[in-house]
Amino acid sequence: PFLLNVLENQKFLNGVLDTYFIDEHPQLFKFRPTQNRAQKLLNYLGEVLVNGPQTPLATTLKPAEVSPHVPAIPLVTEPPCGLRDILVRQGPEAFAKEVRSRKNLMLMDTTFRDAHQSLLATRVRSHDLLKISPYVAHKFNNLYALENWGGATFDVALRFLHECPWERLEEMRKRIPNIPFQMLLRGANAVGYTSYPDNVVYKFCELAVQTGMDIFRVFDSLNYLPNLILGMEAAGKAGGVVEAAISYTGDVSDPKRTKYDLKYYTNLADELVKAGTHVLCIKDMAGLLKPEAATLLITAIRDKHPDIPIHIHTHDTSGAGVASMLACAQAGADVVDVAVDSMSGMTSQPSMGAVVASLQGTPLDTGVDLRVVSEYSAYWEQTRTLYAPFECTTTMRSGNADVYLNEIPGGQYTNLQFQAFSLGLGDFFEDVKKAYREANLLLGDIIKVTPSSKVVGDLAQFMVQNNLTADQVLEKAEELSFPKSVVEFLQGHIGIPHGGFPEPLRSRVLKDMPRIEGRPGAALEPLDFDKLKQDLKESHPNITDRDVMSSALYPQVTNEYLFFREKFGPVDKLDTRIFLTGPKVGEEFEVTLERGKTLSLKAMAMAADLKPNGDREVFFEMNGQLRTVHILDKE
Ligand code: 3PY
Ligand code: ZN
Repeated sequence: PFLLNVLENQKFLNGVLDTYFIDEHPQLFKFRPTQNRAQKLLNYLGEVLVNGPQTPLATTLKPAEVSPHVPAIPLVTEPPCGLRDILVRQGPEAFAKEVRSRKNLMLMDTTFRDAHQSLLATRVRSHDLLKISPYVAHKFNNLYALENWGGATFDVALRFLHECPWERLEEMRKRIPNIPFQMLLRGANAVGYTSYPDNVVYKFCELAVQTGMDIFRVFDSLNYLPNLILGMEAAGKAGGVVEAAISYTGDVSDPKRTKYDLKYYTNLADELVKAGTHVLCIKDMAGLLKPEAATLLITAIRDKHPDIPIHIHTHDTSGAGVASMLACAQAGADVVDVAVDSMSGMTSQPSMGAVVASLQGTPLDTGVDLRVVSEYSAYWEQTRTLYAPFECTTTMRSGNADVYLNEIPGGQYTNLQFQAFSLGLGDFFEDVKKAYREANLLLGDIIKVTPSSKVVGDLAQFMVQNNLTADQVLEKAEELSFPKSVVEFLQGHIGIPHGGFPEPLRSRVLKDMPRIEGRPGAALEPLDFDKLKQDLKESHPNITDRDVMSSALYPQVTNEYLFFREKFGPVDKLDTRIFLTGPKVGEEFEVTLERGKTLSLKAMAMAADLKPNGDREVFFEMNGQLRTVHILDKE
């Protein structure tokens, strides 16, 4: 290890070998005990058994004791050709042309990203995604894309699942070479909640493409064009397909809703096409696009831009999702988002099976086999039960058309409901939903999606908790201490909303606080990646460029992830129930570390008495041999 440490030191590599070298670099002599992966996993399992779950469970529900059935695939080595072959061979323009030329409706499956972000708090682990990936490659080769990365998955993977999002992407790519992968990029916010320096966004996209990403759905939470264009340029320069997204709010079928009317959307579409997007997306993050509005909107855009592929995203919160997606298809959309049946509905995407069946035998026939959908759905139905502690259905039993009144995005809807539920305050959720509507109007009726939706949500909760009406907020704005997100929004930290900032609220809240003019990222110094890497190496000698990128986006979360991984090893290899709540005493199970390297494990017993130092011994059998781990009992 000494040699390795020294050989990684830039100064040493540059040939500087003065006598102070060792004195100045004490970290070269700090050796971590080298434990193998298996031993680290035993430490993890011991930790879970002694001190409870190492990822917070949202409810008292337990993961089911099932081993989801993975349906068989043909025993050929290569999955059939998919759209990715055209993309790889001929590039993004040819890809877009091919998509536009198809006469049927194409589907994007969101099961790997938005569906579980909306229904299961983004907790689905790589382990369960990778198991079904070969099946997806073989049976869903005619998808437009598989949405499998970005949005909240990056943060949640590191923070709660203790796994590397880059590794997830790379491993999915190995198993699914034929279907384009799509990610959700929050424009200048990348996969975070705040503005980053431009070079961070550019480098992020580069690394994403290198790791296997194809299509970047780029949005901005205020539809702020300079932010959108920055994200589009970063994705395009990296070699990705640029799918610029217009976030949809209001109701274009209601002549009284004038702020976001047809003209607003068609103008924005013109700008995005002019900026060179390969595909145009309507991102209906709250599920507000009713069938009639869908017909109006898609017809208007299709008329102006006959050659651009149009891709629609929605959430099924009200229950009208399938009807709206059919209306979009009829009006000329090329692709719609669906989630597999057992992961669809409510705040998730509309049902894949329902859309497939509805179009069967029509000119828009998706060409997807309903029996295949059903087999895939069965896998997810079982797998979903492993995530019972994170189920939104703990609080949500049905769709709710009140979303047309409050306009809360799908992911946030379940989040807020959950929060209200855990606070146990009677009508709290009903009150928050009403306040959300008022808060939005108070802020000037803004587009609401990550991170602007958090601004509205925080203000709504603030109003409910302090028992304030919208009028009172405005009246007392100078004295109130508003949530940080609200103040920062008014300062211009996430961009400029359509129609400008709300006055007199803004002036009253900010008084003489600084304001950002224009695109927030433009004012940020570029991040020095070399320096960040050197700094990180002090504590994490084996750091990779991917870890450095993760750290650029989430410094604290990544640091904790790296320490966790060093201590507990590849916990992503454990089955989900074992990962979440640990094995039962006496239970035998297997862990595959890599192909051909499988551990047979059995949790034998836990010592009844503590050691004098507070440790509790936990006994395992590993490949037939007794192993003991010492875990500090934190109780
Ligand atoms: C995200 O930003 O994660 C979203 O899903 C927005 O809709
Ligand atoms: Zn969504």
